[in-house]
Amino acid sequence: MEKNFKRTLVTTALPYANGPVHIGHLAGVYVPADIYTRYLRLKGEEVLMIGGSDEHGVPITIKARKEGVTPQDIVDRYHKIIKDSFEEFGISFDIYSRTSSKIHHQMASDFFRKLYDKGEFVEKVSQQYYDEEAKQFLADRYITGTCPHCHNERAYGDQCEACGTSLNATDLINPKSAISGSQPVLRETKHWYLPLDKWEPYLREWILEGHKEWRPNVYGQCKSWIDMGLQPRAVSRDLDWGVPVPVEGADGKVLYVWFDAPIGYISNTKELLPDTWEKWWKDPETKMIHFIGKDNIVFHCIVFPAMLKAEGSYNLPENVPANEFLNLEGDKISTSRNWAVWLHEYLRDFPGKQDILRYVLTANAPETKDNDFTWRDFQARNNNELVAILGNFINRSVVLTHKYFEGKVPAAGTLTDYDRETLAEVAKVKEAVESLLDNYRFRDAQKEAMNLARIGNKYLADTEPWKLAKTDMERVATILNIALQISANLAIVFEPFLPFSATKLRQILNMSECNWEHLGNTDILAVGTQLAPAELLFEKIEDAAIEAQLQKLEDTKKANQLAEHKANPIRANIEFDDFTKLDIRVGKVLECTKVPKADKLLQFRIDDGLGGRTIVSGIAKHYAPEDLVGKNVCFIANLAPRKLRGIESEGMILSAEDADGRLVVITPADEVKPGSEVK
Ligand code: B3M
Ligand code: ZN
Repeated sequence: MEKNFKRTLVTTALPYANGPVHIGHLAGVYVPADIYTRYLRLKGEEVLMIGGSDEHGVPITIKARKEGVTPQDIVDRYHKIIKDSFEEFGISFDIYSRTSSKIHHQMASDFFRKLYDKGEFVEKVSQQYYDEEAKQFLADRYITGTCPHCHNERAYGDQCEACGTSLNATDLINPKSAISGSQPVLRETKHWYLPLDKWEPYLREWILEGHKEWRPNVYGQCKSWIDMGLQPRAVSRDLDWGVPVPVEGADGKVLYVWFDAPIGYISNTKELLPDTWEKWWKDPETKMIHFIGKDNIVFHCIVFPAMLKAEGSYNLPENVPANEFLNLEGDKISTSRNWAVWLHEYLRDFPGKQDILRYVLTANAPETKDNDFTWRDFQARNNNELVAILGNFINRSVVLTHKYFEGKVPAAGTLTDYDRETLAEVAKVKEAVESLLDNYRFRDAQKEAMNLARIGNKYLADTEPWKLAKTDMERVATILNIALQISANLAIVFEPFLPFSATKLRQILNMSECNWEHLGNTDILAVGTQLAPAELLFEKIEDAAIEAQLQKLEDTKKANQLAEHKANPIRANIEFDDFTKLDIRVGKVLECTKVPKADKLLQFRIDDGLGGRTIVSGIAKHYAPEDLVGKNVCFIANLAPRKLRGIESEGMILSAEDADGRLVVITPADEVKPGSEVK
C-alpha cells in the first residue's frame, strides 16, 4: 500500500571532496535525483533536494600530506570544483553545502552526544597500529606491507590491490607506516561502537518485511548483510581531521567519517531552513528518499537507519533507489587510473551540451545492472535520437509555422480520425511517465518521453503539411496546431530530463508556464501565440569529436600500462653492429654465496667454458644462494671488470624484472654447454 505523504526529502550521496566528479557520479546519483526532484516540483509538490561535499575521512588527509597542504585546503579546492560542476549540469540542489561547516560539526557532535548519553554505544578497547615517530595511530590505509596471500609488497592495511583481498592491518607482513616509513607498533586504543546487532530484529522487519518494493539489488544486499548477522561498528577513529568525539578524555579521536557524513544531510537541511528543518526529518508525513551508488547501500539502509532509530526522533528512508556502476568503454571507472570522463573536461570539450550527457547517462542508467558508457553510443544517441527525432520534430513544427502563419499558432479546424488517434496516444504519455518516475525507473521514463517526440515526428511525416500548403491551408493549420501542442507537451515532459533544452523550447514556444498537470492537453498553446524564431535544440556530433575522446582514453590507457608495469619506454634504436658488440654467454653456476654486509649482492663462481670467472650480482633479495647452484645463467662476458665491495666482478648476470620489481634470472630453455654464445 502506498502511504500518503505530504512532502518529499531527496538526499544525494555526499561526494568526497578529494577529487573532481565524473560521469559515474552523475549517472549513479545526481541525474536521477535531479529528474525526480524536478518532476515533483513540476507537479507542485513540496520537495527539497539536499546535497553537499563529504569533507572528512582518511583519503583527504593522505592527499593533503602528499601535497604538503592542509586537509582544509584540499576540501576547499574540490568542494568548489564539484559544486560548480553540479551547477553547470543543472543539478538543482536546494542546498549544496559541506561537512567541514560549523553547523555540521555541531549537529554531528550533538547527535553523537545524544546517543552517548542514552547509552546507545558500547566502548571497546582494541589493539591498533601506532606510529611512534609520527606519534599517531594509523588508519588501515596508512599502513603498507606485504600481502600474506600474494606477497605483493605494496599492499594496504585494508586491502591488497594486487590480489583484491580485503585485509586487516595486522595481517600484513612487514607493516610500515605510510607517514614516517617506520615499523608501527600495536597499542591499545578505546573506541565507541554502534551495536548493530541490537537493531537487527528491527531492521529485518522494517526492510525485509516492510520494504519488499525496494530495488532487488538494494533489497538483496540488505538481506545478505542481515542474514550474515550484524556486528557492532566502530563510529570513532584516531585521527586529527573530522568532528572531535565530544566525550571527556577522547582527545585525538574524531567521529568516523561514515558516522558524520549522513548526518550532513540533516545539517544541510538545517542550514537551509534553520526554523523549519525538523518537519523535513521528523514529521511522519515527510517521505525521505536516499539517492546513492551501490557501494553505499549498507550505510544508508543499515547503519544510518540504526543511528536514526537509536536517536529516536527521526524518520527512516522510504526508499533507497541505489544504482549499480557505470563503466567507461568496458572498464571500471577509476580515479587513480584517470579512467573517467570528468565533468569539467566534458564541458570544455562539449560546451553547452550538458543535456546530451544527461540524456545518454539516463538512457544507459545502471539501474538494474552495471552499464557501459561508450563515446560511440553517445554520438549515436545524440545524432539518431536527440537530433533526428526530438530536435527534428520541433524544428519542423516551428519552421513551418513561421513559413505559413507568420510564426503564430494557427487554429485547428475539424480533426480527422488520424488526428484523434494521435492525440489519444499523446494523452497516454503522462500516466506512463508518471508511473515510471514514481517507481524510480528513470531510464524507461525518459524512453516514454522520447516516444512522444516519435509520435510527433511520425505525425508530421504521415500528414506532410508542406505538400498541402497550396491546396488546403485549413488542414495545414490543424496539423501545425497539433504539432505545436505536441511540442509544448515535450517542453513539459522533458523538463526533468533535459532542463536546458526544455527551457530553450519553452522560449521558442513562448510558454510562460510549465505545469506537469497540463501534460496530455491539446490546448497548451493558445491560438495566435507568437513563436520566437526557430533555433536548433541539438546539433550533430561529428566523428572527429568522438575520435578525439577515444584517442584521449587510448593515451590514458598507454600511460597506465607504462605506470603499472613500471616499464620504461622502449629506448632509441641501435644498429646491428652495436648489438654484436655485446658478448652474451651461457654459464653454469658452480658456487654462489652472500656477500658479507651487502644485503643485495650475491657472489658467483661461473663455469664459462674458459676456466671460470667471478661475477657479483644484485639479486640477493630474490634468491637463496643455494637455489642457484647448478643453474645455467646468461651473462655479459665482455663487460669491463669492476670492483663491487672489493670483489672484482667479471661480467653481469642477466635477469628479468617484473612489475613488482622482482628479479628472475634468465636461463636457456634447454641444457647447453657452458660458454655457448647467446645471439
Ligand atoms: N562520501 C562515499 C562515496 O562517495 C561517501 C558518501 C557519503 S553519503 C553520506 O562513495
Ligand atoms: Zn595480495
